[in-house]
Amino acid sequence: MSIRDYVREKFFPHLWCPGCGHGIVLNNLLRAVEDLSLSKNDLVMVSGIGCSSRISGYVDFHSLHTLHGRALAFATGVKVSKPELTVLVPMGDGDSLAIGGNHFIHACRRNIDMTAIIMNNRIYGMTGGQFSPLSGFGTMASTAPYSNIDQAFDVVEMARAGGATFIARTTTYHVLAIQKFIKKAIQHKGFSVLDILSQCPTHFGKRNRFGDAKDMLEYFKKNTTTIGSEAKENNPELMERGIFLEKKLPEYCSEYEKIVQKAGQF
Ligand SMILES: Cc1ncc(C[n+]2csc(CCOP(=O)(O)OP(=O)(O)O)c2C)c(N)n1
Ligand code: SF4
Repeated sequence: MSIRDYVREKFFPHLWCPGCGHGIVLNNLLRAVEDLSLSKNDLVMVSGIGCSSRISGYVDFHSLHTLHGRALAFATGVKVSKPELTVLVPMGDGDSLAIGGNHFIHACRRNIDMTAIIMNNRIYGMTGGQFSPLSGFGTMASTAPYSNIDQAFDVVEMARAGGATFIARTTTYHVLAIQKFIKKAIQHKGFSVLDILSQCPTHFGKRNRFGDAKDMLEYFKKNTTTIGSEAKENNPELMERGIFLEKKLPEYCSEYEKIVQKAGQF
């Protein structure tokens, strides 16, 4: 299989703006899947609504393009009914942590074997730049023209508190890490969360004077560092990248199967 075999070419050109980070996520997700030699027939992508969620249209896997905020709920249904499938759930930061926040923490808690990919551009891209729970204090948004006074969630801490068993963060600047973490997340048996900082030059970039897509990628490079690095000690403001957690816990579908067997004995 070549990488093109995983693409649904009839839906191209894609709808993302020039310089949008979501295409970088798509590119590296396809490379990760190709590297693992996964069969298209064993892959399911479930997404909600948003610029990020459009990614499910561009992959030639089984795909469900569902409701804003509800991707994890649909994905849970798919996985429980067909546990042998690999389930990927790309979501925007609004999709996953605003309207979908409740689904997110409970998916973490259940440790169901799927990969949640948060394409985190810190804004509602599709609907015109409203602030999200990841925009952060002091940012500008169409719904915060005088600056946002809401504090942001830390996705890593949120996922950890919820009970996710694989948690990693990287950015669209660090493309090889995207591939590596997606591969590891797919291979992990449990609920995996990837926080991928992605640029929205059209709304977040413009309103917050970040410059163009290239400047935003430079920002990711300059303002992040690997977990536990010396740079972090010298500059605590830097955001850490890497694998924060990888642990084993009973997986939901396996435990569910045991319950089905037990119930069958009576
Ligand atoms: C129930 C519901 N509420 C609101 C919307 C409108 N809506 C569509 S996408 C979106 C937010 C998209 O932002 P995000 O999830 O961060 O993804 P992005 O577009 O930035 O990739 C909203 C509010 C909707 N489609 N359905
Ligand atoms: S609005 Fe933002 S997130 Fe949406 S396609 Fe354009 S750059 Fe990407």
